[in-house]
Amino acid sequence: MSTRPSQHTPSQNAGPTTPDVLLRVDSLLDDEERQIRDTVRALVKSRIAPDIASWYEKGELPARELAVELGSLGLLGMHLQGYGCAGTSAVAYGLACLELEAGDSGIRSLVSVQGSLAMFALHAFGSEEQKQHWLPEMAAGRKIGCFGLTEPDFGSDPAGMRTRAVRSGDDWVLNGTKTWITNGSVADVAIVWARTDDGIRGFAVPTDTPGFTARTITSKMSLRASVTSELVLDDVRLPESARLPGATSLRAPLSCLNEARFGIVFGSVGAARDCLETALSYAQSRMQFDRPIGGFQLTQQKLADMTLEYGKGFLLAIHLGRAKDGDGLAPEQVSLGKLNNVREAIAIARTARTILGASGITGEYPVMRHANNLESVLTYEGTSEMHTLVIGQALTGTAAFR
Ligand code: TGC
Ligand code: FAD
Repeated sequence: MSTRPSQHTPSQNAGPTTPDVLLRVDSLLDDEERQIRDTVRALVKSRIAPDIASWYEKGELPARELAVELGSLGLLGMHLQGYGCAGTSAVAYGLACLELEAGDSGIRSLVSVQGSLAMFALHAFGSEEQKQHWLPEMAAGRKIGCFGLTEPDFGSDPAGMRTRAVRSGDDWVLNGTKTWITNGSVADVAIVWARTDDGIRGFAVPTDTPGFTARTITSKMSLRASVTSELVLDDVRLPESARLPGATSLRAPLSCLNEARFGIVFGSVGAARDCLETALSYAQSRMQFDRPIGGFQLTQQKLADMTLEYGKGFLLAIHLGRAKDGDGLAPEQVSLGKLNNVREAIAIARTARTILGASGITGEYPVMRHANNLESVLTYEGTSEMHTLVIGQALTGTAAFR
């Protein structure tokens, strides 16, 4: 076997390389996957990177405009089949999430909630009429969806939800409050999970229905370039045709979470990569004691350790993606990826911040923004503690949640 250095096998003497070349990332992907990745990377570079620091600082996001642009590239509900969706592989979807989150977790959130939560719920549990009505418009980004599971008193334990749907003649009447809902104030349709006499059910609620209000949650120190809202349902009257007929228990919303959690397995690796690349570039140009700080052993140890964890996270994401495209993933396997990759991405962001010194706390560099965003990512879609317990349950057979 040849040991000749090639484009994919950097020699120690060949000058600085990049983490992706060192890890031979390209060799893990096929042509189509590399093409999708490069397309999304280019979009992030041209459309997100120039403005994200300012959006973040102002706490705003042009969600409607961006949704149409993301939709035109086929990124909304991209792994779903039919109804205007691109029908890509899970790996391709994951790579898109990775590139979007290298831009900002808030952009990946917009796409996750639209495609993996709201559209997936309609696709998996909706009637044919609901799918025809909502999905093509949502795939194009002309209609935005949100997903209301969490309530003020029930976050990790959604089984306790108080939002109620009660029969009134042929209609349903919904009352309750959902909180921390991504896309809530910009949504055209809210997928709302509510308790009925027969168990938990899902409803596609047009947000112009009388009695529905959405209030934007401000004062966030994390995910500032993302719309987060409280939804209030005050005697919201809906026809039976708004109920998702295939959703008959808590299993339905939890199934949707698997999809969005999978996107985070990849997405968090993107945030980590952006922090690592930023730190590497900074370390090569920042001079102290008459030399680049990248020349000091302590800095090199940080860069090497970050590269290892980034590489392991990428490999885990690809492994889980290939399994999802093969015979499928169990929820606890998604938990392995979400727990590890978000935890390591935060560690990488914090280490990268130390390499940037004082500059690391500014909006001029993306590192502190990613670190702050990842605090939300650690909590939403199941906290790190919940995923630890899911893995613990799988290993021991004993559920330790209650
Ligand atoms: P448990 O009794 O274990 O389960 C109830 C039923 O659901 C089934 N199930 C699942 N099915 C599919 N996928 C999963 N991940 C599932 N987990 C459980 C289970 O088999 C059972 O089915 P059946 O037919 O026997 O009834 O339920 P539990 O009440 O004990 O709770 C288990 C626990 C703690 C794991 C679950 O409640 C949980 O995952 N909690 C975390 C809540 C969470 O992640 N919320 C996320 C809200 S959405 C969000 O954060 C969006 S952020 C998006 C963004 O901006 O990017
Ligand atoms: P809690 O459940 O109150 O947990 C607080 C702490 O207690 C955590 O550390 C938790 O792990 C720990 N804990 C709880 N129970 C246990 C236990 N049994 N054992 C050990 N530790 C435990 N929700 C939606 O439905 N839709 C959305 O679109 C959405 N978007 C979000 C966007 C953002 C920016 C954020 C921050 C959240 C969003 N969420 C959304 C809500 C998110 O899913 C919840 O915040 C999350 O599930 C945790 O719930 P909680 O915040 O109420 O925390």
